[in-house]
Amino acid sequence: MAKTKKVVQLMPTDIKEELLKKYPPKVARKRAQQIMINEATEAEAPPEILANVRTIPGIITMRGCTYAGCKGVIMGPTRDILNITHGPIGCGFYSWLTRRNQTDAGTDGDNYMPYCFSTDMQDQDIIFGGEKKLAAAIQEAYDNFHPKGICIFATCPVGLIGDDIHAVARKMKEKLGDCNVFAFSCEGYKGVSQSAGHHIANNQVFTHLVGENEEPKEGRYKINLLGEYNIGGDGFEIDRILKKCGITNIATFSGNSTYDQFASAQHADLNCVMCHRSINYVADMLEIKYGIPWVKVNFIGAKSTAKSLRKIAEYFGDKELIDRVEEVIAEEMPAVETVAAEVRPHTEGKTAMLFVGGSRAHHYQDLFAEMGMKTLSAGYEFAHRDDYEGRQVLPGLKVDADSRNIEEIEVEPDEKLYSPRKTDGEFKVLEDAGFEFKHYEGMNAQMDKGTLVIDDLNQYEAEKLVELLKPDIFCAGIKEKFSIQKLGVPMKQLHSYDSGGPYAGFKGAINFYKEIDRLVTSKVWSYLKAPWQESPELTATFVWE
Ligand code: CFM
Repeated sequence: MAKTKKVVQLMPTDIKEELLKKYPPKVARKRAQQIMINEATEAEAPPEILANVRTIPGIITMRGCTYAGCKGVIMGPTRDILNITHGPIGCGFYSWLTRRNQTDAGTDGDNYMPYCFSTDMQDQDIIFGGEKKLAAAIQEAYDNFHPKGICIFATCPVGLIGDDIHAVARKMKEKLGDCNVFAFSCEGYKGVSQSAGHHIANNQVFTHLVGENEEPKEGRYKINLLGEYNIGGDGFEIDRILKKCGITNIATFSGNSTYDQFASAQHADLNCVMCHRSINYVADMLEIKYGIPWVKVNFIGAKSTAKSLRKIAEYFGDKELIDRVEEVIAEEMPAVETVAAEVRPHTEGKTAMLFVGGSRAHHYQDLFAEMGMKTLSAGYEFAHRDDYEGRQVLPGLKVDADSRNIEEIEVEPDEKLYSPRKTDGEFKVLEDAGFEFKHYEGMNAQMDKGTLVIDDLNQYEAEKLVELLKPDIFCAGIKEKFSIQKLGVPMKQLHSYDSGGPYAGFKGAINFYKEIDRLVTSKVWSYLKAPWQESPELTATFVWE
């Protein structure tokens, strides 16, 4: 690799300029609004970042599609709902168990996650319509498995030819009688990224599933965990901790979840939101319809885990729970601190870059900080401005044609089931003491002044950034992994965790410290030399020449 300057020698403005230099003027102007030099910590009116807009054609984005956000992200981790992809086989195949969302298969045998169900659309279905094939697929799936629920996911061609998947779902639900069939208009092109798919999934799951099970649920402190997907077993670790504290997790949306969890979510007394981007719509709808308030939590990082547990305990305000949470933290932290002390001499002062979908680029900065590592640059693939700048920007967000494409559903307080979980007075006492409901301050506020916040980073900019700033570790996904390693920098996948995890909670923090220690102290990638780096004048001819 060519000799590169260290961060200290380059001003953030120089880096931004370098990133933009290669682009034609119009592209550079747009990208300039998505590359922000962070001033959130000091400036009175922090600069705005452009987010949730279309990627410029020709740029190799890290993003995924709307179908991926709906089927893969939100609905994929539920083991006893049978998911049928209505489309060509590739869409079903590539969303089949690639996300490492784990499940506890349970004892009832209802676990469809190892299967890939698709209508396998062919040319003739595109020409003559695929509705009959879809109805037959639903029937076949039902006959074989008798699931409680079947979900149908539209792929791009379905929207283009106009198959009415909702009508098919309604008809089949009626015909089958004991199976909840519903569909998602989550064609890949529907939004600018997978973020649109989250919204579509939130709407449908809320409309067709939440609230179905009216049987009360046992538990003194009942919560839902929203936006936790059990990647690499994160959800198992969080559940272990919650259980140890005596907190009942009614439903996780949607890691290691079941049909019944969604159906019973209205019984919780507090919603804890992990991934704000993917699930804030459900949090708001649960509040409006049932009166369940929500708070932002983060179980990535041992200190953040402790803070989140204390927040939950403070909300319930019961001394027994507050004491128990302190006991659990005191029990769990020594092991975490031992490993942190072991790795710190190797990790202290090292640098990281994080470019992940919509919340991990923020959450994982806590883990790095616990190891004494600095985040030089971070960004989301598809998050919105509120995930960067905080929810206070929400009222001023521009609604463009792409966002208008996604249905906003009207939710009203349920006549029978709406009940505020606390009195106005009780809420006020909490708020006066600094307790924040419905609050997310976003990523920028936590990042140092002068760091680079970049939305929808692309292949070219990723390589350029690494070349210029030479971080000790770069975190992103599989598409970036090998190109970064070829630049001599260790790369950690924060979507799938490579083959590691869990990284959430206390045990997860220990795993992460060890893994990052191993990666940043290894020199192996810096020894790699591509042939053109050693002999840049290498030439070749065609064999027939
Ligand atoms: Fe939320 Fe996620 Fe993320 Fe996300 Fe995702 Fe994911 Fe992600 Mo990959 S729901 S926004 S759509 S935390 S699959 S579990 S890792 S991009 S940062």
